[in-house]
Amino acid sequence: MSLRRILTVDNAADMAVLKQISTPVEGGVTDDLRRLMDDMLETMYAAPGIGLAAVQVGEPKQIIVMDLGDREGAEDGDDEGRRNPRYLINPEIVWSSEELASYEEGCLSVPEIYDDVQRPARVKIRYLNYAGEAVEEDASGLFAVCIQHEMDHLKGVLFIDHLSRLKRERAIKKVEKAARAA
Ligand code: K1U
Ligand code: ZN
Repeated sequence: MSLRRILTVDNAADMAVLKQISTPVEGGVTDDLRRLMDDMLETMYAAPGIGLAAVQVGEPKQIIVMDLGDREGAEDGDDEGRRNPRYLINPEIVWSSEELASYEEGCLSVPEIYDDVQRPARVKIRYLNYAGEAVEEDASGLFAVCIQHEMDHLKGVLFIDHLSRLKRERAIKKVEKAARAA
């Protein structure tokens, strides 16, 4: 397994990739894809983060990894350090609740920026897992937040795109300034 570089919004070339629409995985879950997912999970743990879309490591494919640890379904995060990795290939949201919930989101591609985003409180999702099996699952709490955030990445949408233009531009400037200082 190896660590991949996470693309960030302060870099114009990275931003162009982050804005791409990810393509569905065709022909099943191969060993090459499993290697990519293993690398993504290791990269996500090292960051650290709770989710990562393949496009964030420069691979615009419909693949997400996630590990909420013990935060499953929780309204706010209180990590107890247990691992519960998830691998989602070609994920689809097949139902969304009308009820909305707000959560202060972050993103490894927009480091050190956090802001409230409102999304459907509950969703039903369908995806292929690491073994290539079809799974249907109900998501609520942080799981619902994270899956919707990661599925936005597959459409080239960042959480800051849900904010006002002023807040989005300020966020990007802040990341650029931090990158120059580093
Ligand atoms: O960049 C990403 O897509 C990952 C992102 C996922 C996410 C976080 C919060 C709300 C929605 C989606 C992150 O993991 S940001 C880092 C983070 O939230 C975190 C890091 C360590 C411990 C706990 C949380
Ligand atoms: Zn993100």
